[in-house]
Amino acid sequence: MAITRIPTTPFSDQRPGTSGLRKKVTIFQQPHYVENFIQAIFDNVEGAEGSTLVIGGDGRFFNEAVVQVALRMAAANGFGRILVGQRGLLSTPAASCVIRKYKAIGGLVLSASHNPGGPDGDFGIKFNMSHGGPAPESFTEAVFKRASAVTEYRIVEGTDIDLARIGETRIGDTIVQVIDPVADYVELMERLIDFNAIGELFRSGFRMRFDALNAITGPYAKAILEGRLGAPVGTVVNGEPKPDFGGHHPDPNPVHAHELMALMMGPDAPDFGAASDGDGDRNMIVARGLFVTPSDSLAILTSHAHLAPGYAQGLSGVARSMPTSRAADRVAKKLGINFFETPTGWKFFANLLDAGLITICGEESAGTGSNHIREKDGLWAVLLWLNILAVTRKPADQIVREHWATYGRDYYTRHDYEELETAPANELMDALRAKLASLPGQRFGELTVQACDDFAYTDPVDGSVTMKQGIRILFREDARAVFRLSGTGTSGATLRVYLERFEPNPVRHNMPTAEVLAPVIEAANAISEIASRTGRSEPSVIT
Ligand code: VG1
Ligand code: CO
Repeated sequence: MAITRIPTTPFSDQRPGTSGLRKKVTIFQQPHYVENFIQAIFDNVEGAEGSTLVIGGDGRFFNEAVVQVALRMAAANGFGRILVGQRGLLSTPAASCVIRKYKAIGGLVLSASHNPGGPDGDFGIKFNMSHGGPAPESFTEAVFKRASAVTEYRIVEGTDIDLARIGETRIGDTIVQVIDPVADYVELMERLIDFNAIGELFRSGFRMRFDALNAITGPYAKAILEGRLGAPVGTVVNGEPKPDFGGHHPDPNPVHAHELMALMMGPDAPDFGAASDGDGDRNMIVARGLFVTPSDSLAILTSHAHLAPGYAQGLSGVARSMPTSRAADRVAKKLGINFFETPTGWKFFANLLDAGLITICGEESAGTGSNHIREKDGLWAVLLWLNILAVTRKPADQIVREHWATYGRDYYTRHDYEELETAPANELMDALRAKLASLPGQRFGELTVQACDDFAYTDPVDGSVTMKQGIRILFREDARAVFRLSGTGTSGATLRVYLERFEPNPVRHNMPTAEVLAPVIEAANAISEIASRTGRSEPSVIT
């Protein structure tokens, strides 16, 4: 096998963020850009020689071209076997599942997740470790360092591999195995979720809509919901993955999945609505007439998971990212199980899952998952919900209302200020940090600051410390505001402001969220001086 060593010059901007390297497609299209980054990853994989590697992506524009390059570079870097999804496709959870099942050394996951696709959209590359989860910061920092100094990459020149046909072929000594991207995932779900109970539910006339937003979950959702569980054909809408997601923003929230929201809030709403994102790891849950916040969903899944076969023995613990509401904390306390608060991004859950300290985890950004893989898993969350609905035979909105009645309600919203200029956004965060010491005791409108800090996390398993993970401001009135800058955006800076308020009294559980949170929003804006520092009077997106 002829390995070609191509001389290259490094790029200075290849530092992975919250979830891998994400940039505009046009940045990735620069000569050697993809190759440099992949070489930097491979240079950090210990024991690559002869091992198994998984490659797949969410099918967005540029996916297949990068898969072809990655295959020939993996062969040149000595991997023994490469498992690649048919047509280069693998949802993020399916990639995690396949890495674990076939004991791969890791995987290249090509995705920019919820970011828009197409030639003018975004692309991304992420490396997942042998446990199936995103690489920890120690690894991604080493990749960045390597990418900043790389002088050559290795590749086997040749023609493209036929990715349409399932089966084995070779690049030199390396076996390339094109696999069904759906089958292993379906088999895993079948072991965790009571397919019979859900099948029975659909036979009883239960109806749902799953909006795949023209992204990767379409084939998975069709195979499971319509193929295995007997949901009527047409249950899955926008089920064809498209390279540009049909021009849509594949982010499952009430703003971007507005068609689903309109249906679920209208007179013809089916019993249940759900959606997933570009790479299939996020989930949106909508009851008839009621959007379920991801934070509430995590808490509800935690309290009901034992109804599914995969969790019948109970949970060891639950973790949530810091900006996620505190609803899950109360469930953990009641169940007497472990509870952890981690920085944003799935990579922080992996150690806790590996150590058996938690079984379930989630984020306010519509990510929920469990110890079955090491990524968040959109369809899994939907199936677990269906399992709960099938066993309890209660409408989804009733489950939510009963949850609030038992635990209290966390009113929650997130304000995103997108495409800010980087300098003022950083200055805003610096100014907040500088203020922290003086805030406690100060009053902003109706609210008084009780405590505040810049969140730092010490991993309980390996002791690693991650600093500056977001400013938390806790108010005496049991409200909270959190500020952080996004690590997945691709142009300028995105400021996320997370706002919540706890309401224990059931009499006040049916208020409009915006009304309940108005004083928190006012206080948060005053403290952070958003309008004067960014020139924006309104957020770009409210979810
Ligand atoms: C966002 C979310 C975070 C999530 C990450 C990756 O990160 O806030 O919760 O883990 O996206 O999700 P950030 O740094 O932009 O806030 V996915 O579905 O885009 O891989
Ligand atoms: Co995603």
